[in-house]
Amino acid sequence: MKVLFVYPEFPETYWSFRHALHFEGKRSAFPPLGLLTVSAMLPKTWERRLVDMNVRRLKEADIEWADLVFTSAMIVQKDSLERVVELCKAHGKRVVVGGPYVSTSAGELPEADHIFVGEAETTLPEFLDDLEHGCARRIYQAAERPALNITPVPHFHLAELSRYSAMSVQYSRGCPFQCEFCDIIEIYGRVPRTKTNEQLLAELDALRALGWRGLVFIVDDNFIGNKRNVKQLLPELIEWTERHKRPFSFITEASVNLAEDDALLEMMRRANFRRVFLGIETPVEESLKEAQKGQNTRRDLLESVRKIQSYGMEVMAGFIVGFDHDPEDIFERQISFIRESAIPLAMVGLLTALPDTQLWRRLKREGRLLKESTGNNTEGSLNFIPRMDAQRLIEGYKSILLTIYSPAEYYQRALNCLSYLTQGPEPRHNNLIRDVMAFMRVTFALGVRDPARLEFWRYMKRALTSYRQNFAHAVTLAAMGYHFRKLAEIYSE
Ligand code: B12
Ligand code: SF4
Repeated sequence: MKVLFVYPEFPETYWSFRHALHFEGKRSAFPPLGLLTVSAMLPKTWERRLVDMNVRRLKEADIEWADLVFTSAMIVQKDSLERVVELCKAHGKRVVVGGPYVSTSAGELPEADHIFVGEAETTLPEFLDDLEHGCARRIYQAAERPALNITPVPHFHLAELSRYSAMSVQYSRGCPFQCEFCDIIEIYGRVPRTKTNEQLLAELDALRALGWRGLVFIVDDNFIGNKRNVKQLLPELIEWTERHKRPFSFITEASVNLAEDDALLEMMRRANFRRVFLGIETPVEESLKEAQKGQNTRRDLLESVRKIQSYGMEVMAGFIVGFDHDPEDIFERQISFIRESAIPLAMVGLLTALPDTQLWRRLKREGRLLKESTGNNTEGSLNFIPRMDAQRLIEGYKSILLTIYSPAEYYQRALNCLSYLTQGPEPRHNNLIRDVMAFMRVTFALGVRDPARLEFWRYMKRALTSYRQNFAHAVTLAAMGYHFRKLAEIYSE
């Protein structure tokens, strides 16, 4: 059997990092971990190919080659997914789809032959058995959320590693909290399930054996969702990291209560965690309560960010406007929080009702839903009727983006952030030529062609004089800021 894995294209969004990736000579930020994991669950003897359409074109010859096509998507990839399914069907191929989009909107893909709703660890073996006996069903719905100790090491070797800026591994799924807008808890549940320490280290071994060095994203919904297990993992991860001379810098997502646990923070620092993405959402307590985000109301958010930064980890964070309780001055309050917290990469979005979330259900009851979400909460469009005047909300939202990503604001935030990064430089593993090329591309784009070049050079001078040891990181931040600014400009047109 020949299986073609196809990962549909992402549109240009904040998370695509498209305007920053080309400086590095990369095509995409992360490989499609869902498909790499599914591949490892298929019979060893099957032949496999991966086409991640974010790094290379899907050719007719790829489709012709295959007996079976497996594809996966998030909502934002919906249009591309539909085209892939159509194209493969036109070539007479049997198409299997799964992943978060179809798990939340299963009824919407009439063309696909087999649809996997939920995680595939238990349903895929059933499908393989049915396929062998000629009775494969159309829908496979996981009866319960599987334990992760049966998840195999993903087939990282299928991905063209050099085309990505980071690799991903997953340690846990699910989150114990109950934020109203969140679809994670609907898809992956509120009881965080983890892999064993051996499994995670085996995945890191596999990446290391493939020659990967540099950034590894632990793509957990909330890395500290199961604190007890994570505290048992970290000592082994530290030992692994030290034994292998720090081949990876880690980045992950965590809830803000990370800030209250110094022991955990210290272990993360020692394991070489360099960036943590937090769901801060809003500094407005009433809005946090409305969002059922109690874990953020119980502590001073600014202090929490400072605490995490004091362990040398850059804080990235998500912010949302559009809650019913947002006051008139919400836009200014978000801007000053982002400024004071020195979070360079602030992902600000409009509140979005994702399918099958508590928010979706409430807005439906209240007759306020307008349409299905595109999945991209940063493009400045609403899929529900907000309490605040919609036009004012969208204008205010755009004003946040244009302010926080204006060159002067952004570079200042990046410098403030660098002042907290006390971990010393991230180990550099790229080859020198690639580093130099990346640096030249950044300086040409931002220091020569960009109208904000004066701010750029001022920033570079300060970075070089005050934060020399983290200079490479300063250059990365400049490139990322450029991506965010470009998108802010596009979205604000
Ligand atoms: C890493 C990640 C990203 C990475 C992208 C990684 C990549 N290239 O794939 C980045 C940071 C870029 C990203 C961005 C976004 N993301 Co994202 N992301 C994740 C995250 C945290 C992990 C994904 C992952 O690797 N999972 C690990 C694999 C093993 O899990 P899995 O994909 O679910 O696969 C399992 C099953 O679903 C199934 N399966 C999956 N595919 C297939 C296919 C077949 C054929 C079969 C049989 C089975 C199957 O089998 C696997 C094993 O059980 C998930 C949350 C999560 N827990 O998955 C959110 C998540 C997928 N992202 C989401 C969203 C909304 C976004 C954004 C739109 C955010 C935004 N606000 O702009 C952007 C859009 C991307 C873009 N470029 O524009 C939503 C998707 C919601 C939905 N219903 O579609 C999720 C679920 C979380 C969330 N609520 O934010 N994301
Ligand atoms: S903390 Fe994050 S992952 Fe957990 S429920 Fe809230 S939004 Fe979802």
